[in-house]
Amino acid sequence: SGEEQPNTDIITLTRHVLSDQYKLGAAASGDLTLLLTAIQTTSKFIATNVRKARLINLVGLAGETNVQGEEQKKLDVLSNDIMINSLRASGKTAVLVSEELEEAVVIEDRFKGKYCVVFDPLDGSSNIDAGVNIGTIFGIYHIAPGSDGNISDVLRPGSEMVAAGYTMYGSSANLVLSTGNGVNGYTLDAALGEFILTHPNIKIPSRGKIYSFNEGNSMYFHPPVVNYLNSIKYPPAGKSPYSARYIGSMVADVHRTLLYGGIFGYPDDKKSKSGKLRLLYEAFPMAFLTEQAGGLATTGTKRILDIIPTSIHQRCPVFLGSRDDVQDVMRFFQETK
Ligand code: AHM
Ligand code: MG
Repeated sequence: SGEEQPNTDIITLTRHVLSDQYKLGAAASGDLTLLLTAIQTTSKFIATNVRKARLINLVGLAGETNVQGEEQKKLDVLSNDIMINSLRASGKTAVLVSEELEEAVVIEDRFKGKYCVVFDPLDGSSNIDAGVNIGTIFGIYHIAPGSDGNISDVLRPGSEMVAAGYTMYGSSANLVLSTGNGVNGYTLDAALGEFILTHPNIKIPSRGKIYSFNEGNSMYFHPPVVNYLNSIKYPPAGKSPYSARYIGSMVADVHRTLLYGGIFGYPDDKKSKSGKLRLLYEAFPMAFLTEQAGGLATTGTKRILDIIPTSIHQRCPVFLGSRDDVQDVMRFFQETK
């Protein structure tokens, strides 16, 4: 009783990843750990900028439009630059794909390494000015055997990623990561400047009670989605309807889904023929994490991680979360033709 003793054996992200890599024995060179160190640094840097944004006038438009013709926010541009610079300088990357850049960046020989990183530097930009949670999403491929590191190394199914994760900038910065051996969550200890293991071995409940869709698009939704949503809003007698939670920030909506269970969806519809979310740096990393946490991720008819990308900015419909909930949606796609 009395005063709480300080924990003298904290597990940092680097320590945790290193111990995972040691288990792989000779196969691990330490390069992935170093790459992840670079990514952690970018997340800390972006986190401090997100926090300061309102004070130093980073909020608002940067006067540019990005590849998709959307207005770029100053923070998006800044976060992109932070990541490109750090990942290049790490010496561990060969190809970088960013939501903010039309073309993939092929790293010059001097800095070239064996990993490719696909990322959305600051996702959920519509939420920035309101101070709502936003985040960075990333996926990592190892270049294919014999490849010199070119665009073909990122036009591969998500199942071939060696790691994926996101950092959520909220009341604290949370980095959630999988290197293919489960999912772990780390919280930034601002005083130490380290991500500390706070959510070991995250597992999604097999069924949830929450659905997370932008139902403002209902009039465009296809019948399987409409029918599925009706089934959870008007359940048979004796069962409770699901609760709705939609932040409009994929990182925050997926984070809640991983921890509480339920389903997150951004379907294709009559207006958005392939949905809204980007396959490479939004759908793939989140699908990878969801499956690693014991959940499922589908387009409705196909496993997301099996898709072979044909272009770096392509979109894809997404339903992910608790296994039973996602299977319910898939059933509606099979039944409603
Ligand atoms: P962004 O990359 O322009 O920020 O768009 C992606 C975001 C996701 O974070 C979120 O899931 C989705 O867009 C929300 O879209 P909507 O506002 O149409 O509901
Ligand atoms: Mg995005």
